[in-house]
Amino acid sequence: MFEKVLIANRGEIALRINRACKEMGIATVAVHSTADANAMWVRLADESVCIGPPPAAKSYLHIPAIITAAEITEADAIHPGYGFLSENAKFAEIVEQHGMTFIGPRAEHIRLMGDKIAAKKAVAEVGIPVVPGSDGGVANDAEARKVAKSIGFPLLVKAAAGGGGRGMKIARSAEQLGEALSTARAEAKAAFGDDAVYLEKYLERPRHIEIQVIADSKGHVAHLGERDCSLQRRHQKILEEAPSPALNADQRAQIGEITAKAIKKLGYLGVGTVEYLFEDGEFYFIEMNTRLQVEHPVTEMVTGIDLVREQIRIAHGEPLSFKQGDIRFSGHAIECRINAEHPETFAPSPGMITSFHSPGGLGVRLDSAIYAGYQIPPYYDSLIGKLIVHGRDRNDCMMRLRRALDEMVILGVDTTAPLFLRLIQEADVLDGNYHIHWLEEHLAASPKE
Ligand code: MV4
Repeated sequence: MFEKVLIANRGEIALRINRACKEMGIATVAVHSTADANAMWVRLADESVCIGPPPAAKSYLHIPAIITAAEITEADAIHPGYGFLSENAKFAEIVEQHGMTFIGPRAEHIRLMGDKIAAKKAVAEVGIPVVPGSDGGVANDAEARKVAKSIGFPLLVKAAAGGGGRGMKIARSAEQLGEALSTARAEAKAAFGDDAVYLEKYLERPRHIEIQVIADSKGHVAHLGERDCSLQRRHQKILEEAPSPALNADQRAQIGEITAKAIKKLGYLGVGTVEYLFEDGEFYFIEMNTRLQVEHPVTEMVTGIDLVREQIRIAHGEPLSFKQGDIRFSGHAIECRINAEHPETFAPSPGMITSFHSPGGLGVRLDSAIYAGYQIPPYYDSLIGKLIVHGRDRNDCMMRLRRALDEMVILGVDTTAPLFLRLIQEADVLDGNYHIHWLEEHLAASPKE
């Protein structure tokens, strides 16, 4: 096994990776910006290296500084976490060129899934259902009109280099198509330096359901079921759960098997997530994430499998420690993202945490690097923790969530915790009756009390 792993990330996920390494007997190196010198994951790692000033471009995204930190500490491997360099194919290649292991998929798969047109084509070829739309990119208005003729309106214009919702435009009629194309193209050019776009039938009220997959270097592949991530705001997930309240056992088994088979055919390595929209009983691929995801604990709670441990084992060439048939799905899990934001306006709220009490007890997990006296820096994402609860069924899970939220104390900054206390009183949430626009529509309908 690796002797030493460098963790190229910050916050709760750096701590999460540190925990997996410690349990595997692997020494750890934390890297941090000057703003994070006193952080908990830095203290808990065996060694730490300051890699630059607060702006991420000069620290957590600064490849030469991270490679240098790994070289001087003699790390064998680098875990990129999520965000930052985790889906940077060039970084994965550079790590390998320096004789270290990138704990993640092969660079070719990161690159493939980063190009949304190429990704859609590749997954369709291995049997994954995709949204009806243009066959590849659309070069001009005439081509777009042809697609509209065959699949009708509403249509969605998407950027090939997009993802996470950037550079999308809806066209509800032939009149709107020309403008949707030109604005999507201009926005894509400005945001990604690539104006390639493609067209899809626009799904009005789908759910966002994603399948966790895992593949080792021996050709073993498994899926770990789904997560329903439909409760989101501005493309930021707010609450995730497994299993999805919208699926029956047949639908679940079918999409899991289709996805695992496809991943095997692609020759994928490591953990990944295939994201689908689900509407009227049908799944439609939207993208594949080639990294560990924020919401991975939901899957860990219902399967008992440590995804970070498996990731590290796979990167070292070990086989999966289980087979598909060994996985026992048990109960229900819900994750609430605790952001340092106002619970109604979502305005970021960096600053000092003056008081902190962690909830606990059976079925309660808090993944967070905060502590009383911790200063949340203003430079990074506002996620300060994830509260994950597990119960025998969805109702137990909801009751436990309420109890855990009541126990949790975070003072000194605003957090999104009160939002969840409101959400679990909503009939639609309690019934699992929601879609990707539910939260935004609901927040617009019932603003501040
Ligand atoms: C869609 C869609 C409706 N129809 N594609 C947004 C992010 C990007 N990854 C894909 N997205 C969407 N693609 C078709 N054909 C609606 C969305 C979408 C969305 C998807 C997942 C989670 C939240 C979302 C919020 C708004 C729009």
